Order: sequence, then structure tokens, then C-alpha cells
Amino acid sequence: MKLYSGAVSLFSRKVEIALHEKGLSFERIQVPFSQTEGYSPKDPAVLTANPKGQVPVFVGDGLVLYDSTVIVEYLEDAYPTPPLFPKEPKERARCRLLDVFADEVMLASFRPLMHRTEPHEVNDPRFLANEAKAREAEPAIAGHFATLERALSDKPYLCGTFSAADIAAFMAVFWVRRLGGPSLKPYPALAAWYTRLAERPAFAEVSAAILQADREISAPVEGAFRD
Ligand SMILES: N[C@@H](CCC(=O)N[C@@H](CS)C(=O)NCC(=O)O)C(=O)O
Repeated sequence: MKLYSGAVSLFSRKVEIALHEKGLSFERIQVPFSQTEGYSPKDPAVLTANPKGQVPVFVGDGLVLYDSTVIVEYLEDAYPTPPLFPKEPKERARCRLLDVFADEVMLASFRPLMHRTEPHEVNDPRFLANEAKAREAEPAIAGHFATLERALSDKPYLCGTFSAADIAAFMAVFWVRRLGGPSLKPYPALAAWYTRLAERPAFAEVSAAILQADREISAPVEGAFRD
């Protein structure tokens, strides 16, 4: 199996965690990325495999797949043990919805924080204008943290037992923390869940790789990973 992945690509790293959790070995192919040029130049294999030209791209078992959720769902069908989704159809659907919530709804709320890893001068007017938008985004992000807090108030994982929804939501929360977003302090169940996941070997390995990549290619972010 091969995975075309980006060093600081949330969706690629989400698939990497799923592969590790499933105990599947894979070759990781890193595509070019820089904080100034983005994903450029695009890897020809990615352009051929994905009409959107995005990573992750999975190549294996005679298949070429793109989209992190489609890839994780394939891994679940082809390699059901250990499971990453509940078996019962309604529980499974709720779990898939939480994956979409993290990937699409949460992502939209913290997108305005993403400029923070780009190189900038302290008083760069463009950076300051982006910062104003980032501050406006904080209440929506905090609102999503409150939603996750409620979901975790009576269970250790979002779908009861550990699942793909936890991977997707962890990535969203990790990204907010990496980008200096709201603290987890007001959300004790969410903070405990985050710590529980961060200690799993798959999460620890992938988180460490992202932090290493940030040290190499990203601007330091004020308030990143604060309490
Ligand atoms: N919904 C897709 C989103 C993939 C995505 O946004 N990939 C980003 C990196 S995290 C990318 O390749 N961006 C480059 C581009 O859009 O040109 C998924 O879940 O895989």
C-alpha cells in the first residue's frame, strides 16, 4: 500500500492514523508543500489519481482512491479488525456524520486561523487583517468544542467505543490547537478525550511527525497548544 501524503495535511495525516490503528504497513510518499507556495508543484501521480489534485491518495489492493473518508471506509470494509465503525446501521450512520462534522463543519470554522503558519512580519498589514478574521472565527470554534463536550459527557469516545469519528475530530481539535485557537480548559470531557487519544501510539506517532514538519517548514504560532 502507498499513501501520497502532505507533511502538514490534516486529511492525509487522518488516513495515516487509521492505517496505523488497523496495523497496516504502508509506504508514505510525501508530496511537495511549502508555506509560501502551498501544494506546488503537484505530484503527477496525485494529478492522475485525483481530479481535485489533492492528497491523500491511496494506492493499493489494485485500487486508487482519493478522499480521506472514502479511503478510511475502504480500509474498514477490507480490513474490518480492529473496527473503526460501529456495526449497527444507525450507530454507524451517526458515526459517519460525526466524521463529516469534523472534516467539513469544524474545518470551515478554523480555516481563518490557517494563515498563522505562513511566514510574516509582526506588523504585516495583511497578517493583521487576517488576524481580525481569525478572532471573529473563535466563537464558532468554541461552539464546536461545546458540541463535542456534550457528546463526550456520558461516554469515553464519540461513538461509544473508539472509532473513525474520534480520528477525524481529534485532527480538527489538534489543528485548532496547532493554530493557537481556543483553549480546551473550559471543556473537561473534551480535554480528557483529547489526552486519551493523544496517548495512543498511532496518534502519538503522527502528531509528532506533524510537529516535526512544523519545526522545519512553518512559522511559529503564538498560543499554539496552550492549556
Ligand atoms: N475532502 C478531502 C480534502 C483533501 C484536501 O483538502 N487536501 C488538501 C491537503 S489537506 C490538498 O491536497 N490541498 C491542495 C489543493 O487543494 O490544491 C479529503 O478528505 O481527502
